[in-house]
Amino acid sequence: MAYQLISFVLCPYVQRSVITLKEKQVPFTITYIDLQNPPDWFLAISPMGKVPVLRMAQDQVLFESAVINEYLDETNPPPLHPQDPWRRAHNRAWIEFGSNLIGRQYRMLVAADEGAFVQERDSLLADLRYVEQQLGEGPFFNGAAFSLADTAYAPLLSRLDLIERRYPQGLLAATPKIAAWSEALLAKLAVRESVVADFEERFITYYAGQGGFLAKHLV
Ligand SMILES: N[C@@H](CCC(=O)N[C@@H](CS)C(=O)NCC(=O)O)C(=O)O
Repeated sequence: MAYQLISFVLCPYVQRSVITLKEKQVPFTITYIDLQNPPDWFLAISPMGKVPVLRMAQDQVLFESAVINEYLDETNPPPLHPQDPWRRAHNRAWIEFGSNLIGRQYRMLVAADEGAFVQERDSLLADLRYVEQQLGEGPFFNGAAFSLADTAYAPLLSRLDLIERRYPQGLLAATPKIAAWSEALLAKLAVRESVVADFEERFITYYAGQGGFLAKHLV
């Protein structure tokens, strides 16, 4: 059985695994589900009811994007994770930090009014300053080599790019290394091809439907 990735079409966590699979040129199929109305077969294999889920065989199922990505990385050489154990642990810590930032970004996207939006946005930008301090000469998180840390942050940064293009606020003005990193990530084929062709339209429609402050400025 080829890898089957179970996804929600706008999920940034699934996108991390899609980028890893595409970067490694590993064949896979993708099955989209409606998270509002998840099918029984999905609930039977996803103990937390979350995507991504990676299925390798009927009884071989993984969940959690960071775990899925490490498995894909270990079984499809050459590895994207750094070889040095300290550096690998460091990357894992920052990947986890990036997962929290995706949560913050979601809260920013659904914040009901301007006050709540500004608070969420500024908390996200404050957290990005910690990430800025981890970056060196670039172009990627660890330098020249594209890694799992890059796959982990690309969905967050591509959504920030979408928001900034449609509602300019200088989101990355205080974090120039992240701005350059984002540009390098968005130029990668594996990143560009990691979402459906009409992603931007779907993204805006979905968040407009959530009724938040920001979505009104994205249309
Ligand atoms: N820590 C998880 C987060 C995954 C996650 O939150 N996925 C969202 C969609 S983007 C989900 O499935 N939400 C459904 C739910 O929470 O019930 C990971 O990295 O895979």
